[in-house]
Amino acid sequence: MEKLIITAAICGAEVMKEHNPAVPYTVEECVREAKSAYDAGASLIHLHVRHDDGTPTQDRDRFEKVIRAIEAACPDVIIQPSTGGAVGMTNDERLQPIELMPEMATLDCGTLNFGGDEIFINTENTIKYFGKRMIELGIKPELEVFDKSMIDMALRLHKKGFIETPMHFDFVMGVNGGISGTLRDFVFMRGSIPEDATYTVAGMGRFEMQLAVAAIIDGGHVRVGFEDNVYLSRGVLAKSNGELVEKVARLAKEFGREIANPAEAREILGLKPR
Ligand code: KMH
Ligand code: ZN
Repeated sequence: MEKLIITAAICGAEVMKEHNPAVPYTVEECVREAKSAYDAGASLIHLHVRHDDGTPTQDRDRFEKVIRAIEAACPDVIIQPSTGGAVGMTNDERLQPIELMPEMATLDCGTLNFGGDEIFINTENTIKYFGKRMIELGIKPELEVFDKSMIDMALRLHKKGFIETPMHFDFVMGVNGGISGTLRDFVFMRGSIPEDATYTVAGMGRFEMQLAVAAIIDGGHVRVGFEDNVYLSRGVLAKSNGELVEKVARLAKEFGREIANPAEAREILGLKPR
């Protein structure tokens, strides 16, 4: 079986220090959290950035500062900026970090109710616009799919030339408004992607570790981190993103799955050398 890529989604745009005091806002805190994850076996960092007061931003300069600082602390790690940003941002605001020419970036494949009264908007034209820019810049998209319909959208837009193969999906499961985090739905999602595609799974909250185990056994890849879940186990806050990565690495070991280093992750994902 392929080695396991562990992604750490260290920050997100919604989770705050009120949820877990270790949620990073400043550049230094982002580096601390990325390094804890990297040291525990993460080869990929999914990155949102904040102002020092915790407000989410897609500002190019803020991304540049955080990315360069993480690169200095975590040699060779793959950094994947978010182009989802936070609900309510414009397309061009969201796209700013791809000007920094990262190897990867997220590409959200549909609109959904997002945790109650908010709507995370990704119309077909938005997805086409983001997909085309990423092809032009040679950036591999991680296709964020919050429901099965978003896989279908990605496949349609591949046929129209907006997304290249082999595709790499992130099944984001358990968001209030998206597909549930049950095993039944996981099997449905992973059975709906092309043979040559790769996937990682990001389970929200209590689904995080259950779905991690499912992907470890299935030959998929795993995303954990404060963006999706702040607990190490029921009622116990994780002290760092590294603790969550460490738990996945431990589980993988139990099931005989080796962990990919960044070079191996690049190979598996077919990333273009920069
Ligand atoms: N913060 C969510 C509204 C992504 O990173 O591409 C969108 C999100 C997806 O987190
Ligand atoms: Zn994100």
